[in-house]
Amino acid sequence: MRMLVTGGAGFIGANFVHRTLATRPDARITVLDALTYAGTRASLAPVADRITFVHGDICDADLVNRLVAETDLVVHFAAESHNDNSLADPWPFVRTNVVGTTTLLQAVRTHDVRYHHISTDEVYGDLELDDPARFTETTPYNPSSPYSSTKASSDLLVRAWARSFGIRATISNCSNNYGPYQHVEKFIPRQITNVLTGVRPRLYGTGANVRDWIHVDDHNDAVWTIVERGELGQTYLIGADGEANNRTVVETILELCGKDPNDFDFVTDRPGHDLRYAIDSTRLRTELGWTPTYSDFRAGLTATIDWYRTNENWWRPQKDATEAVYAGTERVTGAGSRH
Ligand code: NAD
Ligand code: TDX
Repeated sequence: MRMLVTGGAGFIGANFVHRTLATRPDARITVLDALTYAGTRASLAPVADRITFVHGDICDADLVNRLVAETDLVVHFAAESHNDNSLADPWPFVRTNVVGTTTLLQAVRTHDVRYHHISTDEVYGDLELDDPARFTETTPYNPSSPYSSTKASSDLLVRAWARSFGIRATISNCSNNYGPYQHVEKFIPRQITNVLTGVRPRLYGTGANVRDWIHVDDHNDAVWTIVERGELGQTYLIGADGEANNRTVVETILELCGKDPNDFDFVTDRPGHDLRYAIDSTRLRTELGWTPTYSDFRAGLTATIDWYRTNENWWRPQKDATEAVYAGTERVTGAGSRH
């Protein structure tokens, strides 16, 4: 099968390329990636001779049209993906996530190519900490940040193109991913690389916010399940029952690195910070038979810490610039302590 993977030099896209080549050696993969600050060819170096890499922008209609004409499947990962950046400057988010997705949709419509759209649970807004409810495919959209509202917009565009133009599309909305090749701006790699460089991890607000963690390989296996067995026009939620509050995650990282679990700081909160995400993935499990393989978050985190420990040459070039951005807005408000 010929496939076009957008955003394949980013975190989840690169892992998708590695996973696909490991499990489907016949796949013919073209990666289209603009190599923004979040993308690097280093993430594809181990498979560079097995893929075609195109350095380009998903908003470039001529380029997108040419690449889509030559493929059987598009898996669309490319996005501006970081909430904090979207608060500082929303425009790249509107451009890539909304205009870029529309550019792809027009091309798959023209060439009648199967399309899978990667999205996030953040389109549903947030849940109360003490609410037993979880997001399902019928939860109303209620995004909070510029990032999540542009992702919600892109999902709605896919639904409209499926209904009005009959494009062969599926959508998945996944919870927070962790694993190798994740940019150090994101929570888990930021704290791991802080600890590895002797800097105290930093928790926004009180650290009580809850995220529903899934290993990136489980996400990507679910994407393949939906591509191969999903019903066209449908949405599937992907999650692995991995709810944990941010403080617990930081304490676990410190402990797994052999440090005092109280050795962290609290910093100013993210404006509009979503309290809790939680996915009910019953539909994907019962209708399509997917199950996650990383059932033990602690074990997955241990493997991820090992990866960052042994791949400093991959993350080092990002670290100082990332921390310089955070230093512009972040203020320490307190220190961790024993309870
Ligand atoms: P990432 O920021 O690590 O990677 C994004 C990639 O897209 C980068 O390689 C970047 O260079 C590329 N890109 C950005 N703008 C582009 C453009 N205009 N044209 C071509 N390429 C461009 O993001 P990620 O964490 O790997 O997320 C991938 C997708 O998964 C996104 O759609 C995101 O919304 C979604 N998602 C992420 C998570 C998560 O926890 N990270 C969870 C659910 C869904
Ligand atoms: O230094 C930090 N300290 C901290 O407490 C950072 C970077 C984050 N946080 C908190 C904010 C969140 O509650 O950790 C949690 C996770 O933060 P992020 O890694 O920024 O992820 P989040 O905002 O939850 O969004 C992620 O999951 C959904 C991805 O970045 C999105 O692309 C995806 O759609």
